[in-house]
Amino acid sequence: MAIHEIRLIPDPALKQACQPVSEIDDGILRLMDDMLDTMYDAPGIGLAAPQIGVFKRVVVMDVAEKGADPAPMRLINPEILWTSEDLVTTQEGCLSVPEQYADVTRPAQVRIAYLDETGTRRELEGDGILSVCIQHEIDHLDGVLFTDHLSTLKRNMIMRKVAKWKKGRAA
Ligand code: GNR
Ligand code: NI
Repeated sequence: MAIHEIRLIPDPALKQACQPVSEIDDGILRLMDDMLDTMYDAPGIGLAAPQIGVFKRVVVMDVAEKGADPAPMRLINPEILWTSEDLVTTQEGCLSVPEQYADVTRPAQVRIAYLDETGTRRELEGDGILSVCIQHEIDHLDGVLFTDHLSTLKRNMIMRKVAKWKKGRAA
């Protein structure tokens, strides 16, 4: 069990595109366990490897309802296969953008392919928070944050608020 430090904006790690995983070895399994520990500790419903400074296409999520049994998901090399034409607007947050929330509009449904922890290719289709979280996490693997979907004005406002938050935390 290892909890890693989560990178916060404007850390350049969050703007970097990540490389596909070529072999699922003990290091990748350990990385996903550490990411789940870090995500649950935060707490959050998803975490992408670059948020802890690892530039690999690895995501963990748990979108189970509060009070339900934990449902950890480990997604390696996730790829979007299809998105719906209909859109949905959801209030998003991000562990790398502490305490800031904003409405983001995205496709309502998504279908993805990914490798599970045994290297088996799987497909997953969903809507609701599952769909939003998958899209948010795959964005991270391409160096994209939810704030990149906002107007420059809103993004700059959030940047300033996070800078202020960091000062408050340091003091
Ligand atoms: O914990 C998280 N909650 C959340 C809420 C709405 C939309 C997306 C998310 S993902 C976020 C965790 C995170 O930053 N993952 O990258
Ligand atoms: Ni995020």
